[in-house]
Amino acid sequence: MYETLRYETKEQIAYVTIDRPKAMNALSTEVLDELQSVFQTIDSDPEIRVAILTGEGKAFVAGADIAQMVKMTGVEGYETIRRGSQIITAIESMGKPVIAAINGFALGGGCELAMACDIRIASEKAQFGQPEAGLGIIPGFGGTQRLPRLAGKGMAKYMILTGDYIKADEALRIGLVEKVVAPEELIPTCEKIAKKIIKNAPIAVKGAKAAINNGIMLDTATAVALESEAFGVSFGSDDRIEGMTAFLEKRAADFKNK
Ligand code: CO8
Repeated sequence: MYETLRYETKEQIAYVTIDRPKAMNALSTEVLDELQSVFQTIDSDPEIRVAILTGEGKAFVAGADIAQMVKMTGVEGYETIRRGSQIITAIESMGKPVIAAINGFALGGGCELAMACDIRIASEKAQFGQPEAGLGIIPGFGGTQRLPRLAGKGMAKYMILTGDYIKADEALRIGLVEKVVAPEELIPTCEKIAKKIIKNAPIAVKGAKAAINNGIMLDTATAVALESEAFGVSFGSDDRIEGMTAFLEKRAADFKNK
């Protein structure tokens, strides 16, 4: 069904693998279209609670497709960046968590795609970088915005202005990833995290993700007011009664997403 991706589902987890290893999984316009389509499917499928996004071979994603970009006019590049940014932002703001399983190179648009995911787990083999300035462009899939929010302004400038690649342990130190694991532990670690999320109430997971995403750049008072609204939605749910009752009855909660 997809040309550039593999997609499967198992036990409420969706697995998306970008599968263009000969081009280091570069984000061609076809890959972007298929990412849009697969994440729309995931968002609207009530059976799926969490997605795991990874890459085939030695790259997670080595950036936008340079062979395609070199042929674009300025206007085509502008349209492609607008569309790609919308697709990546839609992944960030969808109602279910996305875990990036970063198996290898996450460069340029690949690092930007990982940063739009909710949780980033890196293999010891992963490397991260924003090498766009060496190609005569600046990051365009959110790198100048999401990298300073995750790793701080100084580190973002260091990475973007020098184009230096950093290894997984350094990415962990600067807050660009949440965990570093051996390559064979990458998917099992992401699955363990996914299963913990799946045990929690879907409405609470969705509301907390939205409150964090929407509030992070607001002033504290406005952001906390936004949190109160999201809290109110979760408190009005049947699942809140179930979660609290299950605790008091010393049993596992059976959430219905109601
Ligand atoms: N685009 C297209 N092809 C790529 C890309 C890419 N980003 N990365 C690798 N490839 C291709 C290579 O050209 C090569 O093809 P071939 O076998 O036909 O020669 C094949 O993948 C294997 O690559 P290498 O031989 O280079 O493999 P190495 O193991 O030696 O190196 C690297 C791996 C380090 C990942 C290296 O390939 C590399 O540096 N890649 C480019 C990284 C880069 O600069 N990325 C940033 C791209 S710009 C960007 O992402 C901006 C986002 C905004 C998009 C704007 C849209 C308009």
